[in-house]
Amino acid sequence: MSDTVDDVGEEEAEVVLADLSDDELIVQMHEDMYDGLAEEIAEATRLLLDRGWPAGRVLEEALVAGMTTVGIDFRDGILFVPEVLLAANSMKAGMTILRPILIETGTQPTGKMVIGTVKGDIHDIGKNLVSMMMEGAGFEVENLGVNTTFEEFLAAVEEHEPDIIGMSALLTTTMPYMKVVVDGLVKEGRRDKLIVLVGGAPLNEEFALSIGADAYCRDAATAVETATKLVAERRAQA
Ligand code: B1M
Repeated sequence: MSDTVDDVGEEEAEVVLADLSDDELIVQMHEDMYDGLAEEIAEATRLLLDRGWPAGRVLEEALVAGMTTVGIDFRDGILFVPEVLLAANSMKAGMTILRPILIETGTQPTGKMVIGTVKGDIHDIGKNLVSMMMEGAGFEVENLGVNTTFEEFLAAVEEHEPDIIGMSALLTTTMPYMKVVVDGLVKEGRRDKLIVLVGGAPLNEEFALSIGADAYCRDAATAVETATKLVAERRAQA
C-alpha cells in the first residue's frame, strides 16, 4: 500500500510511485490493485505511459497480471467479494486511462458488434476489454452491459443489425444461458445472418461449438482476430 501511517502513528517509508523503476512500479501496482487503491493505479498507469510503455503492455503486465493474483486468492478464500470489487474498481481506473489510447484508430468501421454479459452474470471487466479492443480494431460496438437477457440481445440485433453478437460468461452457472440466446436467435430467424462469438474464463472451444456459436475467443486479442477473419469471409461470400 502507498502513503500509509501505521497503527502507533509512526510514519512508514512513503512510496513515491514516480521514484520507482519500471519493474518496481509493476510490483507496486500489483500490490495496490490487491489493496484496491484506484488512485494509485491511475497514477502508475499514467507514469508508465509517460515512460513510453505501449498501452497494451501496461494492460497486460500491470492490470491483467494484478487481477490474476486477485482471482487466485478469491478462489482460495483469501479475498472476499468486497475486496475483489475494490480491486476490480482499481483495474477500471487504469482501464479508463488506457481506453482512448487502445481505441485510437483512423480506420473505417471493420464491422459492427453487439456484446453483453449474459443473464445472471455481472462480471464485466473482460467483456469491456473485448469491447475496447474491438473498437481499437475499427469495429463499431454496442455494449449492452451485464445481466443481458435474450430479449435485450434480440432488441439490439433488430435495432443495430450487427455482423457479430458477442456474449461473455464468467460463471459455470451462466454459461448455459448462451445456448438460450443462440436457440432464440434461431427461432427468430436471425441466427444465419449473425456471427456468434463467445468468451469467458470457464468456456472452451468444444462448449462454443456445442451451443451453436461460431467460435470461442480465449482473450480479447483472439476476439479481434476471429471477428476480423469471419467478417471478411462473410463479406467475400456475399
Ligand atoms: Co467473480 N468469480 N464472482 N467476481 N470473479 C470468478 C469468475 C471466479 C472464477 C473466481 C474464483 O472462484 N476463482 C468464480 C467463478 C467460478 C465458476 O463459476 N467456475 C467467481 C464467483 C464464484 C463469483 C460469485 C458467485 C462470488 C459470490 O458471490 N459468492 C459472484 C457472482 C456474481 C454474478 O455474476 N452473479 C462473483 C462476483 C464477482 C465480483 C462482483 C466481486 C467481481 C466482478 C466485478 C466486475 O466484473 N465488475 C468478480 C471478479 C473480479 C472475479 C475474478 C476475480 C476476475 C474476473 C476478471 O475480471 N478477470 C474471477 C477470477 C478470475 O477469472 N481470475 C472471478 C479479468 C478479465 C480481463 O478476464 O473476464 O476472463 P476475463 O476476460 C477475458 C477472457 O475470458 C475473454 O477476453 C477477456 C480479456 O482477455 N472474454 C471474452 C471474456 N468475455 C468475452 C467475450 C467475448 C470474447 C472474449 O465475446 C466475443
